[in-house]
Amino acid sequence: MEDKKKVIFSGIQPSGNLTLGNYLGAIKNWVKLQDEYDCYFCVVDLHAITVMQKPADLRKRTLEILAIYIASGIIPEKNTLFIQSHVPAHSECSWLLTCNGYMGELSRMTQYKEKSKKSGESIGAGLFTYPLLMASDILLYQTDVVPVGADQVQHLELARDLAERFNKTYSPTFTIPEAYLSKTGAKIMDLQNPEKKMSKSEDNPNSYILIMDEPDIIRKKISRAVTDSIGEVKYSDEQPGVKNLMTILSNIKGYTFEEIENKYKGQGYAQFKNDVAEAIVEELTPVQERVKALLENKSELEEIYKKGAEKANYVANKTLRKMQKKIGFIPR
Ligand code: ATP
Ligand code: LTN
Repeated sequence: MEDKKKVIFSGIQPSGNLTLGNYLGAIKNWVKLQDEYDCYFCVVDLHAITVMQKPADLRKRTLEILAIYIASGIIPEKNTLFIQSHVPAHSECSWLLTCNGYMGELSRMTQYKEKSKKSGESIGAGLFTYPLLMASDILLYQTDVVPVGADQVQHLELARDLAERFNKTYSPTFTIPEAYLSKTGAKIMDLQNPEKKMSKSEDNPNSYILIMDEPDIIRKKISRAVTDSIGEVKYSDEQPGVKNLMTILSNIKGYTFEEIENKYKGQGYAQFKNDVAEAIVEELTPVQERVKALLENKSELEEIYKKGAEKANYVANKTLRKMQKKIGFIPR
């Protein structure tokens, strides 16, 4: 008998336009994983509303992210692509886990602590319970592996704790998921402040490249990217700006850092920056064209997310029913 493939779940929030960081750090890695795993890739709109979203923007971005997944090489027939709010089990499971979670463990979450510092008393309750919704996403599909960035590891640990607690309190129900921190997946830094990660929620547009940025905008942003006065293309912690541009070039073109250093020896930054910009343009242009085509013909997208939701609903409901039964709810 053929071995059952391990399950992967991951998602991106439609809380801003996707950046080159999301593309190189997350989506491009998913593309590589799709043959080996049974993958669920979700647009987590329920997560996005932990912060106020303009309804029209939320609608537009949710579809655009789905189109970006597909345009980047995630094959709809091979994976389950869906929109989180189309699977009500996520919200229902989240309540059941809320009643199994502790205030203490949620208050220790770094992301919550940081965000609550800024908002004080009026911080949304959803930002506090957010990790329980994320745990639901993961546990409903009996997920084995969760590809995430380092910032999400704490949330994943919590999902594991909740799964173990539920399994112990009732009886084995959930697979215990593991984080998958890609070794090759790049962490892309902010172009204006390369000590910080490139983020879609940054205010200054020169800080990030968007997946959908026009070629000339990409060129302009790279030419304005902060470097240093050393003037040598070198992979060094003392030159975080140059290091970041080298990471981008290496990730797209597959060059080693040594190859890049040798290529630009004694040349300053102009040609190097120019080549980085062209590499990004070359990488993103075909993705952008496919995204635009997909968004022009919404019926194809609609078919994909409806089919995805059908499969996701089936799998998620199976786990949810088990939870409800074990908790003591009357079966419907
Ligand atoms: P925000 O910056 O608005 O908090 P984000 O850009 O980090 O959000 P998420 O939806 O939280 O986006 O993350 C989606 C995925 O993209 C995660 O797996 C995350 O690790 C990855 N990711 C986001 N930014 C980067 C980056 N600069 N470099 C590498 N990976 C990134
Ligand atoms: N919290 C994640 C997004 C996210 C997610 C998930 C990632 C929501 N649910 C489940 C992996 C698995 C973030 O902010 N990057």
